Amino acid sequence: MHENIEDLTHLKKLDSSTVLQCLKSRYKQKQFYTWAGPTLVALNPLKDVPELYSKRMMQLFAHESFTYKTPHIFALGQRTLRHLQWGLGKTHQAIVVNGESGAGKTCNALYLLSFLAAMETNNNEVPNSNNIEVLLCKSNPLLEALGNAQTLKNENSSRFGKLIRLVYLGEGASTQLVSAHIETYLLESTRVSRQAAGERNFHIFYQMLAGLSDSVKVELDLKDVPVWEIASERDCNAVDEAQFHTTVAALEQLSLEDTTNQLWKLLAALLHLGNVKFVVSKEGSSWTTDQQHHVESAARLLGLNSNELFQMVTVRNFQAGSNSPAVVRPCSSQNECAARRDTLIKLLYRLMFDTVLGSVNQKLQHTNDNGLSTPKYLCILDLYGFESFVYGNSLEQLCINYANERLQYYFTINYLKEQQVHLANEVFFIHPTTKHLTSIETGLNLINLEENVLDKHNLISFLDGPVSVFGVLNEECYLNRGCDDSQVCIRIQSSLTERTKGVKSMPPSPRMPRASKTKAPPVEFAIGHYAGLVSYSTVSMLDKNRDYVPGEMMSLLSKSKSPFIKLLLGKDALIFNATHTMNGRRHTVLAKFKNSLDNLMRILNACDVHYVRCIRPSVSEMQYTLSPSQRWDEDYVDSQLNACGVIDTIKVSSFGYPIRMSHEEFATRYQYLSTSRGDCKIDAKEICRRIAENYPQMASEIRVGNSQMYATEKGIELAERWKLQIRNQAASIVQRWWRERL
Ligand code: AOV
Ligand code: MG
Repeated sequence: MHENIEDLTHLKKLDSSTVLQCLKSRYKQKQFYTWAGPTLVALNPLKDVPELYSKRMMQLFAHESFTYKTPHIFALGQRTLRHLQWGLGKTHQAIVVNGESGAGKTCNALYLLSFLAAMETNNNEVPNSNNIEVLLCKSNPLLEALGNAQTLKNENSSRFGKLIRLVYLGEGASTQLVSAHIETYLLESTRVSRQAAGERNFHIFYQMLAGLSDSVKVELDLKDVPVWEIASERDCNAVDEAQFHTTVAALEQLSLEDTTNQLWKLLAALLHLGNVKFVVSKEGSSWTTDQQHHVESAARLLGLNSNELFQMVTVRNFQAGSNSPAVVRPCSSQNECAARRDTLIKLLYRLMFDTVLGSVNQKLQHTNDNGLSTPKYLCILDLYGFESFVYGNSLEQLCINYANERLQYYFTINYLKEQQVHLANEVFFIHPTTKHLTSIETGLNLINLEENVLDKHNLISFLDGPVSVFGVLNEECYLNRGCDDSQVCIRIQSSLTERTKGVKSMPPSPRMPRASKTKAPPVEFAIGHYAGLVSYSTVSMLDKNRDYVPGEMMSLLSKSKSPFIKLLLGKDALIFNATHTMNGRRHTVLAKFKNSLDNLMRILNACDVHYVRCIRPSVSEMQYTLSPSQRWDEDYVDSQLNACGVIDTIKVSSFGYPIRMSHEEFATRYQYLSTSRGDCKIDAKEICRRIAENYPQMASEIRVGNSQMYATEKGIELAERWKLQIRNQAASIVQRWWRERL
């Protein structure tokens, strides 16, 4: 019989196999959430479990006595909100939801958001559709339609990272959500023009093809086209039509109805552009097309002249120096024309995504900021999960996996390492009656984090340091010396080999793929990430990293008669200049992405971070038809638990106390629990000791350290409850006293 407990830190044996058995037995019993100390482990049920997230469940978890006991995503939401309201730890709070692709991050982030929204709706006497919480929930299906897609790993894979920042004002129970902001990270825009086999474009294309009325389709020239190259109508599935209506409703509820028609026009134009192919003219000196009708439709929908549009896609402008006249030259190949067409498709989609997001953010802005109290943030981070495909991992996967690597390093340094160092140096007050003292030193020494930290640090610098994968890719973009895919690969391989020299602890990578027998020039390099070895292809990596938008493309678009295109560009004219040039050099995708992650780390640094570790129990495609036990792939779960540090978290957390505060803060907050209340001769540490003595039942929950106070979530919950009880008792005594005298 395996232990089936709600917190893995209470397991008698803290090793992988006991943890696995416990999680497995919970999974079979449909208990999908488990605490690992303060961290929540979320097993993906791989099927709908509406009863787990019902209104009744929300109400149960809104009730305080539930929060420290029952593991649930709502419990974590409630706990984080409490930290924010009570001012425990840092002012700002963050919940980081991670796990690999398809593990359940987005689902859990969404449940968190709906729980926090429901808590607000409870506070608001008259909820209305303009409340931030309502708008926030509405924005989700819209952003998913534009930024999610079906991949080989996940039918609804997020192709952009998302940080939702909820802004609260006020203290204690009167804390109120006043506004929100959604920050996104690197939308995978290459997907708009090309998708890997078995994957789809962004959902919105299929929703539109499945849901638009015939009359609108006629208006957009979408009728009777046998095939759309970038989003085949054949790939539409049963849910697309239903989701079309949800997306339209979301646009209306966010008062973006005006955008709706413009959106279809733009997306239809992209479909038409995607169908344009190029053939050499009879004279052989220029390009023409046998799909002129698609050029005409695209131009009409974008408010452009069709000749100018075709010219821009097939003819390049050169300028030797800033003062020399521009020289025009037809593209040298079909591929070059197609690449320019794809650049236009990606640019327009990205601008549209940013503009819609901008409008959503405007709606979510401060409505009733009274300017009196300082805003407090509760952030929810849902990044794309670790990805590794058998073939064709490219710049997108490099960015996704790099982001996960940075997050994992942050967790190791800021949670595991900090806890370990801190607790190892602390001296604890020994309770006189219970003599409670866990062997903290012994336990902490079990975990060897040094090597772990060094490996992770080395790997990140292999990726983004001065001599690194990013270094080579950026340099080749900046120098623009015409390196081909194989030369780039060789440079990356040799700089990685160079980097491993003199490194004390060899990181798990880089490992070179075995030389092929045919001796074809290499186009693959491999990196041993924390979650597994990934082989990356350098094919088109430079182009993707350069993400070059020709000046003539921007000039043509700026001549558009369409107000929507003007709107998209109006904002981008500034962004384009600011982000594309630095000392005369264009910022590459990798440089911008590293920058945005540096910013993200700064945001997290200002927050107390709570973690949800999502685990996918199996890679099987047929999950819905399998029973829970069939869905459990032991090795796969084990590798995820190890990769995201759950086992180390349990070891550290079983000795750790996640809530820390100074003796002064604890004494002020809980002076009601001390018998020496009001005695100013006693110092704060002594008050803390006396509280601990008064409440021996809290001995394992609240610890008096020499440098500060330590508490479990349960300890704080108990202390708050007792404080409230004593206050209420005091209030009723005073009331009785007055009543007797009146
Ligand atoms: P992800 O966000 O972690 O992947 P999702 O949250 O999209 O993964 O989950 C993948 C699929 O698993 C969902 O579409 C659901 O079918 C199922 N699922 C996940 N969590 C739950 C849950 N709590 N209850 C029911 N079904 C669930 V990616 O975005 O690919 O990294 O980039
Ligand atoms: Mg997701």
